[in-house]
Amino acid sequence: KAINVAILGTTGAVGTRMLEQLEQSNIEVANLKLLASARSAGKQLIFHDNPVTIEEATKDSFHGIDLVLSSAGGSVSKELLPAAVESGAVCVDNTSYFRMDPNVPLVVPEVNPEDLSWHHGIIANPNCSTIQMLVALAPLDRTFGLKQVIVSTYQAASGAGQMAWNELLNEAQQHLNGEKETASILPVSGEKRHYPLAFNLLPQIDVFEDDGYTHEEWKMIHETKKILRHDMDNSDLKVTATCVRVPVPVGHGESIYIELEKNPSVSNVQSVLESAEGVVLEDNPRKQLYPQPINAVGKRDTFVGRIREDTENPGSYNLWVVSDNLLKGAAWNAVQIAEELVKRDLLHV
Ligand code: 11C
Repeated sequence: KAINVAILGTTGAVGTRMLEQLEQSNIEVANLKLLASARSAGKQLIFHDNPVTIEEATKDSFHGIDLVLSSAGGSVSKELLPAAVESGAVCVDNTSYFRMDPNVPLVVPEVNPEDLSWHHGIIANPNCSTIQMLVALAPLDRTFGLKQVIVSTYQAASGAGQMAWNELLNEAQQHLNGEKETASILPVSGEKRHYPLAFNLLPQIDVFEDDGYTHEEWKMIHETKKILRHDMDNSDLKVTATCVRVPVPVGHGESIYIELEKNPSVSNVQSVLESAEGVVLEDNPRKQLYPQPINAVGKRDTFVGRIREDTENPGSYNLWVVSDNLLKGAAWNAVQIAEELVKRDLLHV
């Protein structure tokens, strides 16, 4: 049956891709509402060859809407999504605002689709870095039991939004022109200091907590435990993370070290990943085949390669995982959740 859909935050790097992924999905859309801030109201975007005019998002925007895809920032989700649920819509929220709420399922469809069944109107999309890591690790957890994860991320500029992506490109141009790079957004918009990302690495994603970890690092730890163990403090799974911004426009990379309960051969690990939903194995050192961000751009899959056993610690392995942070890490995961909600007849509060 055709449903009425609203996209909240429709003009951002993720919002525009939500529109594109919705258009390519199996969801039958009766009416589409595009919502954004007053600044974008009146502009038009195309959906299935028809222009749709963007409207200003308010608490009254959701009458008659069945599904909201939301990516307008945490404060907008906080303010508007309860009103959307009140008027009968189910919301898939890409911001971090509701992720740790015990009443809100945090879902990667390949990993824990069963958690959709207990939603109360809001379903949270995990952080992009968490999503691609768990698409790769959940099949290994199911087959071999996951004990520990140590991850270092190589995160693209677009993870911080369209303006950060533009900033990287401008800085690269400035550098090549022999000019001084002008950074005003990264590492974190609103922070006291800004540093250029072009020809550089920034080991800060999001703000620092008092313990010296960044908020992004804690998100990866807590979200992983909520999704895989339904308990963000669960200590039977140990997770730690170092998150780094790299001068890549789109496509996050992750170097992941895992310790398993069992001690499978590398080819066993490869064959589990080869048949895992959402995973493409690109692992052939002899042919120099391994995942790269430029090849992942525009794809919905998560690419895994460089799988090696730690010969000094049997049962421990290194992996390299790459995905399009704006698609599987955000817009596609949200639309994929929406497809599951329709399929499972869960599009009601
Ligand atoms: C980044 N992972 O690359 C972040 C962006 O919690 O949804 C996603 C922030 C979030 O900057």
